[in-house]
Amino acid sequence: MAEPINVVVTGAAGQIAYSLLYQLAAGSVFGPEQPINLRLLDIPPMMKVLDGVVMELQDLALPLLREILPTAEPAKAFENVAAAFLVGAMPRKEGMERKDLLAANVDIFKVQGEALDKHARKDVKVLVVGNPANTNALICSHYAPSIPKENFTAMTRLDQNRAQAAIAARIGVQVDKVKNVIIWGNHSSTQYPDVAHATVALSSGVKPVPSEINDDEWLNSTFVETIQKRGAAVIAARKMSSAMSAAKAAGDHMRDWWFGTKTGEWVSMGVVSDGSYGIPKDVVFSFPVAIKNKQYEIVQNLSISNFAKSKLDVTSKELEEERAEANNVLKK
Ligand code: NAX
Repeated sequence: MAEPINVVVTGAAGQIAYSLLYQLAAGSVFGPEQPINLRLLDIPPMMKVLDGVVMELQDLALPLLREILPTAEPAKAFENVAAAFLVGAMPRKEGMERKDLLAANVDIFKVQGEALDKHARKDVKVLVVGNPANTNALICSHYAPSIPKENFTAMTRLDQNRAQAAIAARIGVQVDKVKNVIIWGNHSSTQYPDVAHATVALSSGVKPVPSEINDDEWLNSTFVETIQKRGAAVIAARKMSSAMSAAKAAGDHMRDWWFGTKTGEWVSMGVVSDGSYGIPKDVVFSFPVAIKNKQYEIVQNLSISNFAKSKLDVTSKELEEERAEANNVLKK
C-alpha cells in the first residue's frame, strides 16, 4: 500500500467539512489504496467543536485514515500537504457589503496562500470552496508564488452537478446519461450554465441535449436562472446553505483532478484564465477542462453563440470587478 499523503481541510468544524471528511476517510476521493493523514484547520473559538469532529473521525474506524491533526495554526495545517480543500471562509453577515466580505476573505486567503507557499508540497492541488471562491483562489495563488498557478482551482462542480441533474430530470433519464454540461465564469449568480455541447445517452443513441429538449425559451431562461439561484433556493428551504451536495461536489472535483476524466468528457473548474475564449487573463474563471496525469487542459474550439458570448461577458466583468476590489484591499 502507498505511503499516506497529507490532506488539509480548512473550515474543518463547519457543515461542508462534516460531510466531506467522511468521503476522504472512506477513500472515495483519493482511492481505496491511498492512506491519508488529515490536517484540520479552523479558528481558535472552534477548537472544542473540532475535538468532537476528531472523535467522530476516530469512531468511523476506517483503515485508510492514519493521523488526524486538529489545529488553528496554518503552518501546522499546511505542512507537506498534497491536497488542500479550502472550505473555511468569512460568511456574509447582515448589513455586510460585498466589499466588506471580500476584504475579510482577502486577509484569510493571503495568510493561507503564504502558508501553502512555505509549507505545502510544490505539487499540492488546491481546491477553494469558500466564497467568493474564484477570487479567493486568485488571492491564494498570488501569495504562493513558488507553487504553479495551475495548482489553484475554485469549485463550480456543485453548479455543474445541479445543471446535469436538472437536465436529466427534464429529459427523464438517469443523471449519468447526461455529459458535458458546462459552467462558465464565476461561482455566483452571474455564472452561465451551458448545454450547447452537452449530450444525452438514450436507447436510440447519443443525442445533443439542445435538440432533445427542443425548447430554447426554457433552456435560455428557466434553466439558466434555476441553476444560478439554486443555492439561494436551498438556503430559503433549509435555512442553511448547501452542505451535503457541496461536499460531494468537492470530492468529485478533487477525484477527477487526481484520476483524470474519460476521453471525450469534460468537467468544469474555476482555473486561472489563459485568455481562452477571449476571457481576460488572470481571473479565476470556470471553464470546461479535460484532465490527464493530474494536469487539466481547458477544452478548446467549442463554438460560442452570441447569446453565450453575452453571458460570458457579464460573468467575466464581475470577476474583473472582484479582482479590482481585492487589489484595492491589498494595497491598503
Ligand atoms: P460553516 O459556517 O458551516 O463553516 C465554515 C467554517 O470555516 C467555520 O467552522 C469557521 O470557523 C471556519 N473558518 C472561518 N475562518 C477561517 C479561517 N481563517 N481558517 C480556518 N477556518 C475558518 O460554512 P459551510 O457551510 O461549511 O461553508 C463554507 C464555505 O463554502 C462558505 O464560504 C460558503 O459560502 C461556501 N460555499 C461554496 C460553494 C461552492 O460551490 N463554491 C457551495 C456551498 C457553500 O455555499
